[in-house]
Order: sequence, then structure tokens, then C-alpha cells
Amino acid sequence: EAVEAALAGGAVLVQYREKSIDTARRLEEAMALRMLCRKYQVPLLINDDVELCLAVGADGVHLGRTDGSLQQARARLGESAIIGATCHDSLAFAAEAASRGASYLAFGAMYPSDTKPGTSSAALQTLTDARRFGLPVVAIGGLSIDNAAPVIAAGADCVAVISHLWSAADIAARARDFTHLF
Ligand code: TZP
Ligand code: MG
Repeated sequence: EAVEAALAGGAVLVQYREKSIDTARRLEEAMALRMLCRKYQVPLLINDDVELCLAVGADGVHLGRTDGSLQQARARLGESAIIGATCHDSLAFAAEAASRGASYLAFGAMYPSDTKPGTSSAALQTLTDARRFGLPVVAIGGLSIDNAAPVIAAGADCVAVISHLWSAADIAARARDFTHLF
């Protein structure tokens, strides 16, 4: 219900981010999301897991620095797959990911995040500099309606949000509010 509300409110991409090792549950949830996202014609990405992406026919994966190689993921998923790469605050990581066929570059955390406490932080300037790679720039980490505007002004094409979206009393309205920042 929460994801459907976010989609109705205008979310343009959904990532299934589930660290559980319960394979049956992961498969079931990813499949349910796959159907929901298809209804709204919004791509579904699977965090970390190329095989789960293939199993449910998702649109791609998001890979962190230790989640396996971009080239292998590309070879397994094909040219049309969306493969996102975590770059933290590093233009060197971004250059490497771009040269290895990443579909978008993700930077963060822009602000302290209760979802991922203690993670490294990224500067607004990095978003601006990353535009040189000619790939969509995604910002993540502690983003809210009140603090996302400077991140977008600095060069983010997308904001990836967990807490400030799912904690909203009206998730569709919150998603809509984010779309209005662009
Ligand atoms: N990577 C950097 S911060 C973060 C991830 C996965 C969590 C973002 O969640 P929130 O709740 O929007 O800060
Ligand atoms: Mg990861």
C-alpha cells in the first residue's frame, strides 16, 4: 500500500532494498513490487542482487562498491538494464563507474541519515562536478522536503528517499511534494 501511494504521488523509480537473507520472502516481495511498478510504468531496481533482478524481471540493479562488478551485471542483465552505482563522495568512483557502463551515478549521504547512520557524507559540489560524466546524478541520504532543494540546485537529477517518504502520514502527498521540487 505504501509503495502504491508513492507511485500514485509520482515516484519515478522504486528500489527494493531488503537485506534479509530470507530468499523466499525476497522473491515474493520483489515480485509483488514488480507487478505494482508495471501498473504505474515505473522501473523497479533491486538493490545488490542481480539474480533476484533476473528472477522477477526487474528493470535493473543498484550496486554498491562491494556488491559485485558492473561489467558482470551488465553482461548478465543486458544493454537495456538500469545499473546504478554508489559513488559516495568520489569523482574517481564516478569516473570508474561511468567507464564500466553505469546507467546513473549515486552520491551520498547528503545529510546525516537515520537509515544508514555513520555512513560517509557527500558534498553539494560533488553533484555539480559529477555532471561532467553525462549520466543522471542521484542524491541520497537524509533528504527531506525541507533540505532537498539545494541538492537539486547543485545538480541532482533524482533524489532517493527512505525515511522522509515512508514516515509521512500521506505518502502520496509527500511523493508529490518531492516532484514539485524539480
Ligand atoms: N546510502 C546512503 S544514505 C542511505 C543509503 C542507502 C539511506 C537513505 O535513507 P534516508 O532515510 O532517506 O536517509
Ligand atoms: Mg549495496
